Amino acid sequence: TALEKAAAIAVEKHPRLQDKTITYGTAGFRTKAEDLDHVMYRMGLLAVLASQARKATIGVMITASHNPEEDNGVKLIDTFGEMMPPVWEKYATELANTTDPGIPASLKSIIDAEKIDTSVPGNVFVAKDTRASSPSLAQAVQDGVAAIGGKSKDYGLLTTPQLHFMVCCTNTQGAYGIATEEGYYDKLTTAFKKLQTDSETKGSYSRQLYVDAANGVGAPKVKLLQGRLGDLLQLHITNDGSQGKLNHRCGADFVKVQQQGPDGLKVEPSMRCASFDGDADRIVFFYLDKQKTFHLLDGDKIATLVAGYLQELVKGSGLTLNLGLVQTAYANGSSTDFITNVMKVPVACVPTGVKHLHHRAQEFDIGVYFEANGHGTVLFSKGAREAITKQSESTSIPEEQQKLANTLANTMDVINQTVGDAISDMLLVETILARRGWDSEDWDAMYADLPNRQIKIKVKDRAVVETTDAERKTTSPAGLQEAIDKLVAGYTKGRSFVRPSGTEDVVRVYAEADTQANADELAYKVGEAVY
Ligand code: 16G
Ligand code: ZN
Repeated sequence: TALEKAAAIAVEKHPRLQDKTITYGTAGFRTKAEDLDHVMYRMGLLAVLASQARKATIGVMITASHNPEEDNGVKLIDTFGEMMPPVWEKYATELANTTDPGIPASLKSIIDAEKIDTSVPGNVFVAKDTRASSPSLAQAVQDGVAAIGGKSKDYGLLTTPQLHFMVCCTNTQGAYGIATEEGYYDKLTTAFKKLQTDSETKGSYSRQLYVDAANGVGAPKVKLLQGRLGDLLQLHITNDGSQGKLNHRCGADFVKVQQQGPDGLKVEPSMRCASFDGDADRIVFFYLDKQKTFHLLDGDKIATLVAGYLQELVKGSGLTLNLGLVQTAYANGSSTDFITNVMKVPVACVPTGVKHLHHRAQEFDIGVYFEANGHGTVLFSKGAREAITKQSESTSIPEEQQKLANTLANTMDVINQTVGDAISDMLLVETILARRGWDSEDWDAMYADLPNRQIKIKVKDRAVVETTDAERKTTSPAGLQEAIDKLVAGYTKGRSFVRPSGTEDVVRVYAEADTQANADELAYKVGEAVY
């Protein structure tokens, strides 16, 4: 049968040569590239089943994002560009860990559980990042797709959010955009250009942006984008992969965690800079003030900037839409305060991981979600999209309202609503800064971050740490939360939490307080309490 054939090809071409257990986590499977060949083949098989179950095209992205070059990973993308639901993560884990002869039974149980009609054509889009291991792993996925009669389309190198975009475009028959790289740049840059209404720059805004592409797939993509932006935005690209190593002392994760600029970019006080991660689904901005002190403009700052701007547009266009913001426990306490008390926008807190934020953001008419690490986007509900479009075309409202509704409509098109996207977020931030006439410092002045520190702790078993309340409190091991509460009480503006990482074998500690020294000390002491 077809399922037995899939097992035979596995044995012959993509055998499982070791029995390390691997789990489909927050960002799919992610580990050393050498351990992934059989996993990729099996994800090819699974993607076909998912495609048949959905009667839609499914995406398979090969990347390990901000991890070191030696790692790789794989993530499935559902019909409209979302993550696969938890039950499919469970299937993925089961299929990845079975023996080669166990493959048919594992596939069969998924087919039964999901009542899949295997005569439906299976269509799978595949793309990869720039890692040396990616081409052969992409081939393994395609072999898996072919092994059970599916069809795959290989997009070659794409950023993760570009593949999400392709999947969504295809499954909405073009309503979201055209499923080609051209289509992607066209949609974003056409909207961006419409939003750049002033030929002169306003206030202290400058059209120069320095982009650290983490030596990843964002580099060639942003070069293609630049060709379509003309003088509207001049991107100076460093860490473009021609010299440095992927994610090594550069990229969004390095800049965020180390709170310093990347290697390969000599930052001067007048420069506005941005760092992508290795697959360009995260972005953080940074700059040096006149005293040459480093300042990070992270996901929280982006979320605040974006929410403030959207709030103004919604109001100005005479619409009533409920706008909300979604954060995680990592959001700086000052940002949450500012958004709640000054901007008066409702804030929800969810566990780490894009799917949690995305899901919660769908409950608002306009849901802005960002992780502090720079992953985020904005979701517009169907109702909101229709209301905005209608208002932007209305002739029976004051012209000013109609104009702002039109701006809002164009803003929707700059945003990749399928997932956080460094390129799209970059264009969105630049749009807002240009319209406000702001440079980095003006933006940064919206509120002052509380000093904070993140550390990671190697433990025997990270699973002993269990959390509740969107990871803000621990329920296990016994006594840990009481110990944290006691420590936190000793610091002005102190806040700290502990959670097991979903991507590394460590426990993470976050702490913030009134001064950097206090934040460092609190993180260190809480770390000790974890042992
Ligand atoms: C993954 C998540 C990211 C999260 C990070 C946390 C997705 C697509 N990515 O990279 O959102 O911030 O994990 O890692 O969900 P941690 O669990 O190791 O702290
Ligand atoms: Zn990433």
